[in-house]
Amino acid sequence: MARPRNIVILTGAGISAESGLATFRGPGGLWEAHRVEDVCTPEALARDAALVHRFYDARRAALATVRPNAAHEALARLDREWPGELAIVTQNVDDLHERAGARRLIHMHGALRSALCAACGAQRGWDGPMPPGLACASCGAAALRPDIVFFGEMPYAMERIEQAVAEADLFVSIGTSGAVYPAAGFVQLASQCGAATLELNLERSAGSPWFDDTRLGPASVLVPAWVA
Ligand code: BV8
Repeated sequence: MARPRNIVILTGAGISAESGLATFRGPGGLWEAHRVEDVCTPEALARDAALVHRFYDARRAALATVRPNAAHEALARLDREWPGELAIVTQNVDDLHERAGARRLIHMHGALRSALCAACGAQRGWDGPMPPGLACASCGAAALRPDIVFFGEMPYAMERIEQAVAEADLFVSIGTSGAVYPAAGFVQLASQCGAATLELNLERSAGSPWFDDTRLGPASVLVPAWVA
């Protein structure tokens, strides 16, 4: 194919695995004996806010112990050097893409280092623990929560993402099991709109049948080789 102009890259937990952050559906996919789906819902927050806040406090604290790996760094290099359109759409809530230097980045599932006011929708940077019931600096309501898109909640920037996917010449998926929608449906949209599709993953995923090309291996090896 002619050199692509517009690229969309979707990343999932697998791109951060070699940095030491657990994936969701691998062997370490449970947390305090809870499935992620059980602590990542509005109902869980209403039922046991302390548990949900503890879950995200622990993952936010872990960010200080990890660093970007060669895959994050290769994508940041591509972001700096690519002359056409580029969007790195991440399902991840860690900050490793931005710490590697990525700029054209969309956190569709939110971010650990952000707080959201459930009352007024204000977002603000956040580090350290976030006890339930903290007051919002904008509206004063005791309604600060992790700025995380829970199951059953609408991911961020969906119109912008879907437009970028529909206009892409190349759609690349890195380190995701293709288990969670709407992200898992992006490859079908890209393919139907004429993009070439490439999957870089440790193992075949639920989305693999939709990809023109699937390369299996660790992201820290496959991504720099693809970007080169
Ligand atoms: C919504 C929060 C509607 C942050 C997460 C059809 C259409 C639309 C929705 C649905 C649908 N069917 C079902 C749904 C509902 C649901 C859903 O998809 N459920 C699934 C379980 C069936 N989706 C939703 O609820 C979404 N919201 O649809 O809203 C709506 C409409 C209108 C108005 C209001 C609402 C919201 C989904 C977001 C939920 N939040 N996370 C957090 O806690 O982290 S999802 C969670 O899963 C993470 O974000 C994670 O990133 C994401 C996906 O997981 P992966 O990243 O793929 O991680 P996983 O462990 O699964 O896989 C890792 C992969 O890496 C593996 O393949 C492995 O082989 C590979 N790997 C491992 N090591 C390496 C590697 N690869 C390379 N190198 C390595 N070293």
